[in-house]
This record gives sequence, C-alpha cells and structure tokens, in this order.
Amino acid sequence: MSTSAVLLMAYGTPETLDQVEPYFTHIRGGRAPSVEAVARLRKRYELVGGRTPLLEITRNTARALEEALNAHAEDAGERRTVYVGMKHWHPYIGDVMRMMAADGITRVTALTLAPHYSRISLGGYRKAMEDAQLALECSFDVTFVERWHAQPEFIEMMTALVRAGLEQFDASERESVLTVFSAHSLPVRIREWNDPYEQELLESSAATARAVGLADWRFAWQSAGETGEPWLGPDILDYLETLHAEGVRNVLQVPIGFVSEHLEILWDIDHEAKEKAAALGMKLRRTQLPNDSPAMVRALAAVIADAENARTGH
Ligand code: FEC
Repeated sequence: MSTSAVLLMAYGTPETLDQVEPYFTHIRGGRAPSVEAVARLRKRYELVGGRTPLLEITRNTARALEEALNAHAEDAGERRTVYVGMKHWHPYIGDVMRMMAADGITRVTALTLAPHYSRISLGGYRKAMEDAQLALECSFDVTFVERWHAQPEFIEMMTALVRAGLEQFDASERESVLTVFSAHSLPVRIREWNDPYEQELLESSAATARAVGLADWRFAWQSAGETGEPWLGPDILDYLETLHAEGVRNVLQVPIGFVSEHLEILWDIDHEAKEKAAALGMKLRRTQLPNDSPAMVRALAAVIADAENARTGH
C-alpha cells in the first residue's frame, strides 16, 4: 500500500434537521447561535428537502478522482487513496486525518472544493489540518493547494458550463442575456489584510467570460451571513434591482465560487434569487454545478499533478 494519499476537503453539511444546531455552532467557532437564527436555518434545510447532496457529491467526486489518479498505477504501492474530510461536519478533517495516520499515510496532497483563496475560508481548512496534526502528535508531509481558480481545465469547464447555461434561454432572448458571476460574500474586513479572494474571483470570471466571448458581464456576491458587520456587496438580490433599472430582463447567474450543489445554490439561488427576479419581471437561470462530472475530475487531477510536480521540482 502506498504511503501517499489525497485529502479532498469540503464545507460539510448536516445530514438531519436535528444536526442543524450543532453544525451552525461549529461554523460559528463554538458560539451558540440564537434560537431564532437556528429556526431560520432549519427552515431553509427543510425547504430544500431536509438535507443537501454536498457530502454525497464530494464522496462521488473522490471515488472518480481516485480512479483517475490510479489509472496508470502499475502496482499496489503506487495506488493512492482519496480521503474525504469536511470542515464543519462529519466526517471532520481531524477524524479523517487520524484514520489516515492509522492507515500508514505519511504524505498528503490536500485539496479543497473551493477554487479561490481567502484567509477565512481556505485558511480554515489549513488550520483544521494543522490542529489535527498537533492533536495526533504526528507530522504528515503536506502539500496544501491554496488556490486553483486559474487552472486551465477549471476555466475550460466553466466556459462549457456558461455556454450550456446560455442555451436555457430562447434564441430570441439570448442576445440580451447578461451573465452575472457570483461567489460567497465575506466580511468587508478581509480587505484590511489584502486578502486575494476578490481579485482571484474577478480573474477566473474574466478568463471564463473571455473564453465564452461575452461582450459584457458582471460580478455580484451572494449568501452573506448575518453577523452584524458589513459584508462584501453588491448582494445579488439588490443587484437584480440595479440591473432591472438598467433595462436588463434576462440574467444567467454563474456561481463560480462554488463547485457543488448545496444550500447556497439550492436555496440562495434557486429560491431567493429566482423569486426576486420573477418579482421584478426578470428571468434568472443559473449554470449547472461541476459536481462529480468528468470535467471536474479532470480539473482536480490536473491541479493535483501540478501541485505534486511543483513539490518534486518537475
Ligand atoms: O449544503 C450545505 O449544507 C452547506 C452549504 C454551505 C457552503 C458554504 C460555503 C462557504 N461559506 C463561506 C463562508 C461563511 C462565513 C459564514 C458562513 C456561514 C454559513 C452558515 C451556513 C453555511 N455557511 Fe458558509 N457555507 C454553507 C453554509 N459561511 C448554513 C450559517 C448560517 C448563515 O450565515 O447562512 C459566517 C460564519 C459566522 O457566522 O461567523 C464567513 C465560504 C464558503 C465557500 C468556500 C467553501 O465552500 O469552503 C467562503 C457550501
């Protein structure tokens, strides 16, 4: 058995409605949310069917990625396992790293299902790994991929998704569709430490828009939290009003900051944004998510190959 492995990480999602409260508490770093906030969040999970497919998608992606990485392995010693670890719910990154240590893994390439870096989000995944190593009193040889938004295979995949997304509009509407890229908002204070998150999102959005050949495109934020501090804007719900005032009636939303279907897609876009657009007399459609598609697996395999070549100097 190989002593090298891949750790594929994602946000984490509660599997039952009763898990919503402890999950929310974990997201808030252990601070209990108010009863009302829990009830509001529980309602959102209820309205998307009780749970989201994030863990299942991540597991399917890991399986397909493992197959792709091992396609040319000549013996068991070269085969690599792809482990799945979550930041805010089971299977927690720390628990999975304990399992990896027990399996005799010593070298890890760690990759997150979030292509753009910010200290708040990617930094949190890195910290979970560091904390696990301290608790386990062991030191893996870790190659941590901080960002992969500029990976050519990622841009190619997004380009194909935008082209397919535009097909959802009638031929007569297509000329007038405005493409709006979006990502999870973060507190405005990230600007105080020159966090690259905004810049990286604009880079991947611009590269995709260029490849599709879009004459005009925009960027808006989504899913801001209610923490009492200002978050990056404009929020897509307000921005739809701005676009309406400009005369825009057809919008393709491209949630480029996300790669899997989960609450921020199934509720925030499919319910909130679509309802807001409909109330304004606008038509809003979104691109499909990469999920566990072959294009996604190709992109992740390319990211891993580049990271490992950089480590070994090839
Ligand atoms: O499907 C699911 O069950 C999981 C959906 C989910 C994803 C996700 C991704 C990101 N978040 C990011 C940042 C923050 C910050 C806070 C925050 C809060 C929440 C809450 C829920 C939630 N997030 Fe999330 N996020 C998902 C779900 N997120 C639920 C709590 C209720 C709410 O605010 O709506 C604020 C923390 C605080 O209160 O102190 C900050 C970022 C991402 C994208 C990167 C990634 O996927 O890791 C950034 C999926």
